[in-house]
This record gives sequence, structure tokens and C-alpha cells, in this order.
Amino acid sequence: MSSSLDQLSLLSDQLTEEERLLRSATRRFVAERYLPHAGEWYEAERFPRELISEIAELGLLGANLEGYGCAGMSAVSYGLVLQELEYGDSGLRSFVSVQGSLAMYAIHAFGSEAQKQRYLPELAAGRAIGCFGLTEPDSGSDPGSMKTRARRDGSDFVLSGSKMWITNAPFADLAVVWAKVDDGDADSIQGFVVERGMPGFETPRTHGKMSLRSSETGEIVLEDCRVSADHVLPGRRGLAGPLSCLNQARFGIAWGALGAAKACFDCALDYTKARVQFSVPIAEKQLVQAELADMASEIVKAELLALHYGRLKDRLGKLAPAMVSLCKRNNVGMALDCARRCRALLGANGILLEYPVIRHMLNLESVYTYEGTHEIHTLVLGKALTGLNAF
Ligand code: TGC
Ligand code: FAD
Repeated sequence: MSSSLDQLSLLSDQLTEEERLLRSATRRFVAERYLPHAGEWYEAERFPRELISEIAELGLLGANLEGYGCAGMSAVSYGLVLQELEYGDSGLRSFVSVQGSLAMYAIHAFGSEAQKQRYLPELAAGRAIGCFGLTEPDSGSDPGSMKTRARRDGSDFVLSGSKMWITNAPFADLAVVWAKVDDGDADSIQGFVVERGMPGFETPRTHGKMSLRSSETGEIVLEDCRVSADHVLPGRRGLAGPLSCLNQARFGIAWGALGAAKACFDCALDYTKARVQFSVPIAEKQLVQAELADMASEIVKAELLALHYGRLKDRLGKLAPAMVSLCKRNNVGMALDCARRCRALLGANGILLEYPVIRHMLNLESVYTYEGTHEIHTLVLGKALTGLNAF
């Protein structure tokens, strides 16, 4: 992928041997196992569950977590593998992000030792699938307004409410669900691990998405769903709990979006060199070269940004939320812009699923919205710069 871009940044030279090996193993998996069917799965609204065990064998589930069967990769290695996955499809990267950075991270960061022992090895091996329920029908950008409640009943909790737009929900074995305990105040938000099969837990699938079609999205419906106290994640109360999980996933998305942008760029570069109009390949036209030069510059800059933040995260252990917002906002906005420009360079062929560009372009519309919309990240940065809250 994108040797033309790598030649401009020599980014590969700055990677360790281990980082390069992980990247090439993931690249091979995507090229051999995902890409030959990507269009077909997209059209059929199908996530290829049969690949989960191979994804797990590559160490990609909870890849940057330590212990409990997780690979313990560095932040940069994790970013690189997510980039490769999203070169295939944002839906493939979403599956891995939600499993590792959201469901597993929440348990790893806030779970009891018994919860970690019980769930994490199964999730790392892909024998169990997790999802993460924060968004609700009336609470998207403003999760502090959630209506889902956890009522105490003796030592149990009874969960009521609904979550929507939940990646992996239709086939998840467990859901990390965020709810307000009794008093309904944002400071009382806690995470609960709800297992499939518990009475009052349903996950109907959402059909008809024109974006991320090969990712399975659904609702989580909780109707007096009773869980015992050992299903509460004890480590954190308040909105900061789920928001700190989002930092992990947003960092990965900033890397992943580069993969989608590169897939579009590679396709447009090949296409414009082959497509002849006015007796020459359109790549000979200055306007086309200007498009390619602009996109190459933006992709290289975005990748250097991701590498900078990745190295910083590895050195400091974490990034400030505003840094993560800057990187997610810049890289996803850049990728969506590239995808739209590449779509135009392919002319009418740009709307066919036979080429990857329209699929990535439509996927990136979701990526632009989820994990904090582009506008929410603008406001996070505005607040960090001015000290003034404009939400
Ligand atoms: P605010 O008063 O600012 O903060 C409440 C508490 O949270 C702390 N905090 C954070 N902590 C860690 N990381 C962050 N990024 C944090 N942002 C805020 C804050 O310090 C405070 O802590 P404390 O201890 O003082 O209580 O909260 P607010 O209600 O004003 O909201 C702030 C806002 C708008 C930035 C936040 O709510 C937000 O990020 N909204 C966007 C929601 C979102 O991103 N949802 C994503 C759902 S998951 C998903 O989309 C998965 S897609 C997966 C896939 O398929 O890949
Ligand atoms: P809204 O919050 O209603 O926003 C609508 C518009 O208003 C946006 O343009 C937004 O930027 C703007 N807006 C909102 N507030 C402000 C403001 N203060 N100032 C200016 N503009 C504002 N959620 C999960 O919990 N788990 C998942 O696994 C998950 N997976 C998803 C998968 C897909 C395919 C999609 C599309 C979404 C997923 N989500 C998930 C939900 C996602 O996080 C939300 O869609 C997102 O947070 C935005 O919420 P909303 O759609 O309700 O939009």
C-alpha cells in the first residue's frame, strides 16, 4: 500500500523492527482475507464473523492492553495495525476498536480483578465479543443527559433504558452499558457488564445504513434487566469513566482514518495513470496532479501527526483529551475530504462498489460523526484554547 506516499515521508524508516513486522502481518491479512470480498460484504451488510479467530490470532483484540491474554502492543504499533485494518474497511477497524479500545479497555481500566480474569482472556481470544453502550436516542453528543437508569434492589441493580447506534451489539456476548445509578445525576454514572441471555436484555439490529454497511450496528434494549453487584465496574463513577474509554478509541480512529485515505489515494493514483482522455492519461493534466499533490501532502502531514502523538502516548502513558480531539478531528476530516476528491477523480466509475473509494467515502461519514462529531472536537479544542465552554 502507498509506497508512493511512504517515499515522501520515509515514515517506515522511523519505525522499529517490531512495528514494521506487526504492520506487515496485518497488511497481509487484510490483502488476502478481507479485500477480495470487501465490496460484496459491504453490499450484503455483512460483517465476516468467520474472520474473528484470525484477527484474534494476530493479537489485534485489546492489542495495546497488558496482561489477561492481550498483546501489550505500544500505542504506535496499535495505531499502525488499525491503519492497515481501515485500509480494508472502516467496519473492520470499528469491530476491533470497539472490542479492544471500548469494551475491553473499560473492563481493564475500571473492572475488579475477578471481572478482568473472567472476561478479558475470552475477549482477547475472540471467543467472546463485546460492545459499548453510551449513546441513546435522546443523548448523542451530550451523554451526560442519558436516561438509562440503574435502580438498586437489595444487592442487585435493575437496568432500564435503551442505547442506540451500538457497534457489534447484534452479536455481542456482553455489553458494557453506562447508566445513572438511582439519583440520576451525571456524577452517578457507572458502567455495568450485561451478558447476553440475561432476562430483559435485547439487541435488535439496525438495517438500511448507507455507511459502515459491513459493521453490525444495533440497539441495546434494557427492560428491568437485573444484574448482581459483581456486574458493576467498580473503578470509576461519573461521566469521566466512559469519556476516558473514548480517548483510547479516538486515538485509534485518528490512525485508522489514514488507512481509508491511503486506500482512496492509491486507487485514484492508479486510475488517473490508466484513464485516457484527450489522448493522454488524465494524470498528465496539471489539475489532476494538483489534486494528487494536495492529498499526498495532507496524508503525510496527518500521518506524522499521528506518529508524534503515538510516540508521546508511549512516552507519557496517556495523552491530554484535547490532543486526542485534535488528532481525531484533523485526520478524519482530512480522510473524508480525500475520499470525496478521489471519488471525483474516478468520474462515473467513482460511484461503483467495484472500486474502494465510494465505500470508504460513505464509511467516513460515520467516522466523522461517531466518537465525538467533528464539531464536538472543534469545541473541545475551543475550550482548551480559550478556557470557555461553548458546548
Ligand atoms: P464535562 O463537564 O466537560 O466533563 C465531565 C467529566 O468528564 C471529564 N472529561 C474527560 N475525561 C476523560 N477523557 C475525556 N475526553 C474527557 N472529557 C471530559 C471532565 O474532566 C469531567 O470530569 P470530573 O471528574 O470533573 O467530573 O462534560 P460535558 O457533559 O460538558 O461533555 C463534554 C463533551 C461534550 C466533550 C463530551 O460529553 C463528549 O465527548 N461528547 C461526545 C460523545 C461521544 O463521543 N460519544 C461517543 C460514543 S461511543 C462511539 O461513538 C463508538 S463508535 C465506535 C466504532 O464503531 O468505532
Ligand atoms: P447529535 O448529538 O444529535 O448531533 C447532531 C448534530 O448537532 C451534529 O452535527 C453535532 O455535531 C451537532 N451538535 C451537537 N451538539 C452541538 C453543540 N453543542 N454545538 C454545535 N453543534 C452541536 N455510540 C456508542 O455509544 N457506541 C457505539 O458503539 C457506537 N457506534 C456507532 C456506529 C455508527 C455507525 C454510528 C453512526 C454511530 C455510533 N455511535 C455509537 C453513536 C455516535 O457516537 C453518535 O452518533 C455521536 O456521538 C453523535 O450523536 P448523535 O448522532 O445523536 O448526534
